[in-house]
Amino acid sequence: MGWGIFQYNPIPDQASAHAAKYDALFWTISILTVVFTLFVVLLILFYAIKYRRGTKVDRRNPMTHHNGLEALMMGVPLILALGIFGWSAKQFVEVRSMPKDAMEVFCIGKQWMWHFQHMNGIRENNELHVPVGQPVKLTMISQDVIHAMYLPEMRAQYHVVPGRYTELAFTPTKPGRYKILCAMHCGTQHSEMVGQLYVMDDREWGEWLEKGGNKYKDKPLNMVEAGAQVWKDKGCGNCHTGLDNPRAPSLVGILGKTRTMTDRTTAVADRDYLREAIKIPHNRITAGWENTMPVYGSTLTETQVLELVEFIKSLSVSRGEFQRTDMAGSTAASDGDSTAVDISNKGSSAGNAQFRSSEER
Ligand code: HEC
Ligand SMILES: [Cu+2]
Repeated sequence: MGWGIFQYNPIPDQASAHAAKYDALFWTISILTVVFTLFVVLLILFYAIKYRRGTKVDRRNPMTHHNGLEALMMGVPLILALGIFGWSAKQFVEVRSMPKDAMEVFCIGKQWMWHFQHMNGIRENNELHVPVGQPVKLTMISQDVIHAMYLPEMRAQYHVVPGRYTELAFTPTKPGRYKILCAMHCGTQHSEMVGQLYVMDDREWGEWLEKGGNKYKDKPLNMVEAGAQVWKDKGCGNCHTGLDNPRAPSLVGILGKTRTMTDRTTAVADRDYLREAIKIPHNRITAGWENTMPVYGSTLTETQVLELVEFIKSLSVSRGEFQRTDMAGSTAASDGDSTAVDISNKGSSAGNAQFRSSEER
């Protein structure tokens, strides 16, 4: 696959649904550029030679104006440029629209590695395994500086920035091993921020999943379970219960809801909103509550925030109980204290004691 010592193929494989379309546009623009450049250069050379000093050519009545020629010289490039604009705008919209049925994988960029986190809990460093033919959506964030996820064979690239989630989607069409690169100069070891993308057929993918990604003997906790663990460790349930209460608002079904802040602005509770609400709660205070939520800031890793959000997404209030939708009665929900929540606030004194201690911590 590489080109000798460069280990780099300037014309990478076409291994995603978008690749051939991208290449058609790329080569059209490249060829047009070359054709027009050559045309102008050759004309310059031709006339420079023809009219050089001392040649015997007819220099009477030089032409000063030619409407037809002018219209041609503006019209042809205009039509070509608008055509390319329309064509590339269509591709841009296609590439930036996230497919609804995509398999979501989380990606955290850090100096200098790529960390991937699958929904089922499998973690990977500098390696990403995906099944062939299935749209994949990477939800990405950086832990430090600006990086850029670049998958040349997928013709996919997007910035990975600190403090905000970005997304990148691609549909691999050909099993194989491909490159993961960082396309943003991000420090001294930027060039070593590389990895491998493994696109697997159904059988290989099944085996890989079965073995928990080969690297773990036991099945790892999935995102929701891991989130429940963080929720418990950090004592979120000391304040947040199934229903709004004086200590904190309920987080059941919060994703996608419109929240009103104390300054009467509103915000849609998307992933970015939840991340900010958890890491830097004092930035915006939800109307109806005080600024009493502890600042979790750097005590939570980006992975833990992603896990918490998956856990929050899974919360529901059913039959008056505050439970996980997917695994009611299992460890996370049933072990009494912080996760199973006291909606009636019967134990509010105990709750407050916990609440104080978690704040002092
Ligand atoms: C000391 C009580 C307390 C604890 C502990 C606490 N919160 Fe909060 N939380 C609040 C309060 C009060 C608000 C509303 C005021 C605000 O926006 O900061 C809030 C708001 C939020 C919001 C925004 C909700 C909305 O209505 O828009 C999220 C999300 C959230 N908390 C998540 C968490 C998570 C996750 C944890 C554990 C890591 C946690 N909280 C721990 C008290 C708490
Ligand atoms: Cu980087």
